[in-house]
Amino acid sequence: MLTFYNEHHSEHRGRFEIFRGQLVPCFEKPERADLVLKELERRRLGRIVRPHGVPLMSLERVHSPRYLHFLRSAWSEWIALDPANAEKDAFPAVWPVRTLRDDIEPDNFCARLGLYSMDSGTPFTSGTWIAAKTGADCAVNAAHALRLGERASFALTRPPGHHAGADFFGGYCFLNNAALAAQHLLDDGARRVAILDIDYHHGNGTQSIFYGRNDVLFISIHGDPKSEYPFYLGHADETGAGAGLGYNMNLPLPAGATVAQWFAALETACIKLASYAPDALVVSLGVDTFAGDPISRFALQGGDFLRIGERIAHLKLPTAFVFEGGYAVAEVGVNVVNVLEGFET
Ligand code: SP5
Ligand code: ZN
Repeated sequence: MLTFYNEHHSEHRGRFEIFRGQLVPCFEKPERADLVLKELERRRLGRIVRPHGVPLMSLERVHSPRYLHFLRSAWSEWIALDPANAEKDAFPAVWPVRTLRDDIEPDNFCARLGLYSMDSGTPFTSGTWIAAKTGADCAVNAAHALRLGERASFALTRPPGHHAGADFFGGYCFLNNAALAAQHLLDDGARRVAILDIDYHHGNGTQSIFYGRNDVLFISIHGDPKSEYPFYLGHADETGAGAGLGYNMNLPLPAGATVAQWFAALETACIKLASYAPDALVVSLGVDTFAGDPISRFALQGGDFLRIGERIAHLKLPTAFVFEGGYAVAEVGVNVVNVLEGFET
């Protein structure tokens, strides 16, 4: 397993997120990736390297130019509003919902913050752009490693990516690392790619990016959006549109689902993946399915993550893993590395 580690991840360090009218400490914190790195080193799971920087043009294969421009300039615009803002994270407070226009980009920074976001749980900080960009580098490098003949690679980065769409951030995510990896595989000559998203939350950003396409199969196992974030996408009847019809599969499970139910869904996903027979697989690897996760409601135990890796390995596909969620900080390293080790053995 070749790991690309984002040395800049801790520059994205949100202070608080807004939850039920209160500022609460961020669940998505730097210690998460630090502990995965530590466990990866402890168990000697292969080389850990820095990514090469990729051109912004590679990001434009997935994200809109105006959204990328916004992300790059957001922090300087935020502190230009008031120098005291340097000590505060930026949060959106207004959104263009139904009947409001999202085709005209406002001059007002706070209005643009809302235009390019989906929730108020995702602080934008001084180091968000550098951390997200270097994370995207990791994902594209991990994809490229497969093209160079690696059997498996891992993008060890945060902030995560799968909630970010072509032109919005949210759910702790800014750049869609898994989508960037899949798109790079195609741009480098792969004909068909699949993304398996096993984070507790539906990967709404990834789904939306590929929804009309048949060159990327997206499959997600997640908490039912009727009760779980991101709420407004991830239902079983979302099967793709136009040329993409049949290339999107959602496997929502009720909050509180058993381990057996979860593995039955994984089996369904793997059967579909085998019949699609992609040239490569990208795994959105969230471990917030763990029983002890503070914001999620599935029941997986540490050892179950080994079995996940084993089942994915059985597909015999070149596979790039991309780190997503998982907020039980004390166990996040063991759970992630269990998946990777299960894959390798
Ligand atoms: C990548 C990823 O896993 N994103 C998850 C985004 C979840 N955002 C909503 C968080 C709601 C926090 N709920 C706190 C419950 C405390 N009991
Ligand atoms: Zn998640």
